[in-house]
Amino acid sequence: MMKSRREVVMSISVALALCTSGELSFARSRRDPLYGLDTDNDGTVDLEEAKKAASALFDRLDRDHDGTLDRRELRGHLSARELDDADPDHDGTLTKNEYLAVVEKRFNAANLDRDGTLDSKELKTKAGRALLRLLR
Ligand SMILES: [Ca+2]
Ligand SMILES: [Ca+2]
Ligand SMILES: [Ca+2]
Repeated sequence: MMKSRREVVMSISVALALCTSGELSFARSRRDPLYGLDTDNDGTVDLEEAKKAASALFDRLDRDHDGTLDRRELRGHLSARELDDADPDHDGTLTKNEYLAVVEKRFNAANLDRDGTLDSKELKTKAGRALLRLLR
């Protein structure tokens, strides 16, 4: 009787420990700059993964579904000046192609070692963080 009770207590503490560690790794992964971006799980973000995330964010931000993002829709992601720089025809909106062109530019700026991928260290740089603002 005593033994089985101890076993129950043991398995509860094991379950609790698993729970806690699971929560911790979840918290850690959300803080990880790669979180949700590294879809092939190779530890880096390549341009294709960045563009896929950027494209999904573009669709979410385009609240009026007119196929472009205006200054209001871009708030928190691109400043007015950055929008102007990214907007070659200066109509105050970005098409998805214009948006993805900014993504590619920032990706290349963040890719310090020119290996075609961004690791979490590169994503934590100023250019990396500017890129992340366009991805989620
Ligand atoms: Ca990857
Ligand atoms: Ca729009
Ligand atoms: Ca790199």
